[in-house]
Amino acid sequence: MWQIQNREREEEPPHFRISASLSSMLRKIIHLDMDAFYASIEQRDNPSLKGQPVIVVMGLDAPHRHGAVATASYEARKFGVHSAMPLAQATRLCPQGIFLPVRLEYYRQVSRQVMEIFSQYTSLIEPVSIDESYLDVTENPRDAVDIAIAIKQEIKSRLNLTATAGVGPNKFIAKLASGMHKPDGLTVVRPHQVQEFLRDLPVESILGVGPVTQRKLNSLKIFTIGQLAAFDRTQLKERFGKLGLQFYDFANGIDLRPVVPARSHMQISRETTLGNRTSMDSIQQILASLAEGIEDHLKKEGHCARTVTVKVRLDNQRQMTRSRTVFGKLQHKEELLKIALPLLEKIDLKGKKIRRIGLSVSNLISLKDPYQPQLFD
Ligand code: TTP
Ligand code: CA
Repeated sequence: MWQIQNREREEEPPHFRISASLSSMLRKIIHLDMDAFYASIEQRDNPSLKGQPVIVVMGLDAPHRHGAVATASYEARKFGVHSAMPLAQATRLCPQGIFLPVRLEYYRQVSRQVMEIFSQYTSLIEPVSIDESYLDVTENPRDAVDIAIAIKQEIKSRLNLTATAGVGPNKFIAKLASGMHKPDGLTVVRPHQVQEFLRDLPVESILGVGPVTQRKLNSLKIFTIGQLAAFDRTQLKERFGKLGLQFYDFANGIDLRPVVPARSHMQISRETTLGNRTSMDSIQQILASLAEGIEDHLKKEGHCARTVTVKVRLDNQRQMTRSRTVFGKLQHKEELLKIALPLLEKIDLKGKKIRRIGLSVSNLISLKDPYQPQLFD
């Protein structure tokens, strides 16, 4: 039985309501994390290891027992064994442990099988590690919780493994949610539950709040995320810089980071060299023709992009780039230019000449994926 943490309310109190502008940023994000990944695979493949304290070790055969624990089954964790622990210490804590070597290439194969399951539900999959991914299922007409349940079931029936899922309106919330109930958990945080969900969590649960920042926040009498959310934003900026604003947004349940699919390393680019007397007007026209070339290429490949990058090389050979990633999907020249032109304006060109200009798009999404075509009907 999964622990479904779904604190649905009959009636939302007014202070839990999310403003209209904020609700437009809400997405359906699922964070999935496989349980005791390496150890679970070993237990699955060798049923005599089921229920046993399995400890998978990196460098098991290293001289002087210099290996380190990659992961431990939940049975072994009861003895205090955990990832990154020296092998010698793990042996002392759990002498009855079953110590196995890491089989990385095989675990990678299993990881790819897990990804295949995800890809039936969305093309926006961002793998964070070998066993952890974010899925943006906003465009999938099914309810995000149904999708999370279906994925968990499929991982169980097809791969005989378990995963823990968190469902939320953004990456920050989905990740925190998946950490709530492990193993085999499912925690759902609906948009109107965000504030309540975050309120009593310790500030150190926020991504980027390490021990030093935690001490500084504690000295300001900020111990919980609720207290951080209510703190003065300007003061946070003064004390922690840009990071302070990021903490403030997270504490208020706001996270605009898009889910960046693995294929984002692919890019389509066009560039050209400019003449000595090219005016700003003609630079804009050149950018438009580069955008046109990119649009043709995207259409031919059946792709859309989410990131636009403008690159300029100056007469002193210095190169500068400016990028922007959007939630939507870009393909048409006009859409690309709407982003590219303000990016160009951001580059300080005072007293300098542009020698070469380039436009590129990345973070590509295939329109051939099951949930994409209908968007463009
Ligand atoms: P994790 O997801 O951190 O751990 P896990 O899947 O074993 O357990 P949990 O149920 O708590 O999620 O890491 C995934 C895999 O990455 C893990 O099985 C082994 C490997 N790993 C290492 O090799 N070294 C490390 O220090 C960590 C943290 C993980
Ligand atoms: Ca894991």
